[in-house]
Amino acid sequence: MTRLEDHPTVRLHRSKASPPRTRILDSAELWALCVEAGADDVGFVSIDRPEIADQRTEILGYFPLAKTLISFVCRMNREPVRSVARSTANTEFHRTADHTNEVAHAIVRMLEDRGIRAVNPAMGFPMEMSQFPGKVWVVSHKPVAVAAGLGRMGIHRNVIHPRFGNFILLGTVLLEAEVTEQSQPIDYNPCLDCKLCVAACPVGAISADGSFNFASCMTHNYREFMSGFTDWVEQVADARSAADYRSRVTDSETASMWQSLSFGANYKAAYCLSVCPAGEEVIGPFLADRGEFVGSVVKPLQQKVERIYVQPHSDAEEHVAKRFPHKEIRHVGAVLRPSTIDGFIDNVVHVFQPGQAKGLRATYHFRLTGPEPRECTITIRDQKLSCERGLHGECDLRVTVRGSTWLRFLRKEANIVWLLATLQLRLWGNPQLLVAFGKCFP
Ligand code: B12
Ligand code: SF4
Repeated sequence: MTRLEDHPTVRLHRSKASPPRTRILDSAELWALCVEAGADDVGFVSIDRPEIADQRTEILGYFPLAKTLISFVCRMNREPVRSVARSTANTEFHRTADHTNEVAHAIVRMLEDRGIRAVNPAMGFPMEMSQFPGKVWVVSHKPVAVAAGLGRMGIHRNVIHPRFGNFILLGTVLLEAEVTEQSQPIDYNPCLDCKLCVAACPVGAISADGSFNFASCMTHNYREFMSGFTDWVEQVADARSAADYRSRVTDSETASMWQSLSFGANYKAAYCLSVCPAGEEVIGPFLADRGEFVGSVVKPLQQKVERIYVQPHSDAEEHVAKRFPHKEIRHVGAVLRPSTIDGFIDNVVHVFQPGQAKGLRATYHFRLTGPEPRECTITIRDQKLSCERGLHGECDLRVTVRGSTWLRFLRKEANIVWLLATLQLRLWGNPQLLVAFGKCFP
């Protein structure tokens, strides 16, 4: 195989319409080079494309020269991802994740050798943890891949490639050059609407209508990452003795945490990817015998006896108890504890538990005072939450509290009764609505 360094130079075009120093790369040749670097499919998207408008400023903040995004996919082997032994699936995730980063690295090296500046944000971890629990990732690979025609998002919110299905991981390279031809989105969605992902997810994170319960997925699947790891550290800190620690954390959980620290953090499920039959090269067995496919791929994961991590009184806890009574429910702490008021306003929608909001119809005005005063209107209706900055319309309950005090309350460091008694938190309207609000955020 030709080494990248030896590959013929990507042809440079100079457009009359472009400023003198804008380089324009031949897209067919750039595509071939990316494939040679190890990508299984590739597409190109201009930084000005409307599909990625919401991340344009942020991307330019990280790499101001960016003119084009190279989006590419790397295939995962299917059977390991489907395995009931999740150590097998995790080996495949980690191996393909490393490969994806290596492909991005090789593309950047090849471009750099030709005097073209480019950067390769990580496919996943590491991320910008100083911004945790805010948006820690540099580029959202999924919308870029969709714009680049590499697939569409299924109802499980993963990109499904028309041929390889959802057995792919995504990478993006940002470069300073333009390309002769951009890619366009595919005009159909490979998602079959079979809802096997809905049936397989142990915590019910995927709804049949395509809504996604971020908190449920994050609490279970990411038990040994970020907030789950933080929760474990707090268990260690709170334990009064070895025996007390063992009453909080089982030996197998401690060993699992050690394994994650030593060999790469392990996902607890990802069953939505495992069971998805979509994609030309994947769909055969499903079409041949749907019953056999469900029996051999979906059922073993559903029937697996395993520990499931949930927050107490969450939608996930209800789901496990109802749908998977043979799985062991394990209560753990919150996934996203806001550390700033802006973080509270931005993330409240992601931690909302629709199932706990049945029958609740209320508009809340929050006046958060202090050095960084903020106001927001939160409306909960038909088990949906919307949050807008500023105070809008009439409210059913107005909450006035210092921002730092509200954060302490959310972090369970301050008692609501004490805050009300000492007038640190003032309510206008029915106080029961605050209780109902609290239930939506276990
Ligand atoms: C954040 C994240 C997560 C979150 C949210 C998942 C999600 N649906 O976006 C969690 C931790 C739950 C997660 C889980 C998984 N992830 Co993930 N994840 C990412 C990450 C870093 C960004 C995703 C993103 O672009 N979100 C924004 C928009 C575009 O996505 P969305 O679906 O509309 O948004 C949802 C959430 O992101 C969340 N959200 C949106 N904005 C914000 C902002 C903040 C601050 C927060 C907290 C949340 C949040 O709310 C939305 C739905 O409720 C990417 C890597 C990357 N740098 O792009 C990988 C990525 C999306 N994950 C991936 C994978 C494989 C998984 C898992 C299968 C993990 C695993 N191996 O077990 C599961 C699948 C869960 C699922 N069904 O989606 C792959 C998907 C590959 C594909 N074929 O599409 C990616 C692209 C990594 C990669 N390079 O390949 N992931
Ligand atoms: S499992 Fe079925 S419903 Fe879920 S994403 Fe795949 S094709 Fe769509």
